[in-house]
Amino acid sequence: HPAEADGDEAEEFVRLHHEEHPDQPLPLTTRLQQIRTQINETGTYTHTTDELVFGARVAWRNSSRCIGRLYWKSLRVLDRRQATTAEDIHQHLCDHLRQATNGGRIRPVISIFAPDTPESRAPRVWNDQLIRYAGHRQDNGHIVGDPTYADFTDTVKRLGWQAPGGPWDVLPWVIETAQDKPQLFDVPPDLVLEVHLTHPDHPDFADLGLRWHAVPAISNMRLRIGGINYPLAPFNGWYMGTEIGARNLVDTDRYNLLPVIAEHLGLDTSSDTTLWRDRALVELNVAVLHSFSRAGVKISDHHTESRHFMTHLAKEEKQGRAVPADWSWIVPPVSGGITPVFHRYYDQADQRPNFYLDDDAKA
Ligand code: HEM
Ligand code: NRG
Repeated sequence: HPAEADGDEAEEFVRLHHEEHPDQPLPLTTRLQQIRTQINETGTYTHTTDELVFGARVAWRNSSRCIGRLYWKSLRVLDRRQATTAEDIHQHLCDHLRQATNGGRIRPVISIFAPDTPESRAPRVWNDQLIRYAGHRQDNGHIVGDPTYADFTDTVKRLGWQAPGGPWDVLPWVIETAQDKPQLFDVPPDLVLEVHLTHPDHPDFADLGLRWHAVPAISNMRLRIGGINYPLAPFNGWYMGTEIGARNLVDTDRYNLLPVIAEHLGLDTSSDTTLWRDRALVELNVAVLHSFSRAGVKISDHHTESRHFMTHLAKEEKQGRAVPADWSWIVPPVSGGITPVFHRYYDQADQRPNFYLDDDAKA
């Protein structure tokens, strides 16, 4: 993607900003003139704090794969555009986790670092989330930990990471800046809140030794506001239980735990027809929601989150705004048909500002 700002997209964004927030210090035409001059002279322009905050919130509002958008206006935006060294960035990422975790009362937060410009390449973090568990390859081909991260784990080991080698090792951050080679930083353990899984009706469930981290914080999506790209803009909300209980711990290329749980529950696994996978899946999801609430860590279930999304649709429609949504991501991976989000179709527009994965190769 280009380092030059797109002037048409800048104009479209500033118009939207003024439409939704008419009480601005500068008249629209003045701000548009400023931006055009800045782009002509430097190839880019600088967002005001107000534009940055609005842009990030609208990027969330436009994230068609996200069911959690009802609270888009409450996103806490940390302006970190001044941070340049890997040490500075590390400190700000730590601060992000602290503010986001908030002792379990999780707050939606985004930290926005410097954008790409013709002058300088923006900093990046190689991790796809701020907190993820390593996947260690064994000699026998088996992977201890999260298999999705086996390649990334190899990479950070080559960069010098001393890995403990267990199934729940939090991966270090790889921070890359224009001035420096990629640098490794351990995530301070006191900033990583985790929940050990227990089951309300099966006291022995805890013996399985399962856990998950409290905060999902995506760090590999590029934030694009008004024609400017912010490659490092990690954001988080809280978990919907199914992300952990129906995917991370369950997918056959992730922790693949259904056979283990079924055996623990004493289910008849001799045939698909006994629905042992489905029964194990429901009990695991019960355990996730139960354990997080008991630990005082914010999480929501897929029924509540689906209902909130329907409220969001209605509120946005009342404002005259379309809500782009991707059915295959919005519908939860368990009990789809008994949630209201299943029973309709959605607009599929790419509205900006938004978040992009760079493999998508969009603008
Ligand atoms: C995706 C829930 C906050 C942006 C998702 C997904 C869920 C979800 C369930 C689908 C994930 C998957 O299937 O892997 C929530 C909840 C939140 C929340 C419960 C609580 C507040 C946020 C925030 C942002 C955001 C604060 C950005 C500021 C996104 C984006 C995706 C997404 C961009 C798509 C990710 C991708 O393409 O891999 N969200 N979300 N969400 N969410 Fe949210
Ligand atoms: N499924 C991923 C996280 C994706 C985004 N989900 C959120 N986002 N809840 C996982 O780690 O399981 N958020 O910003 O809250």
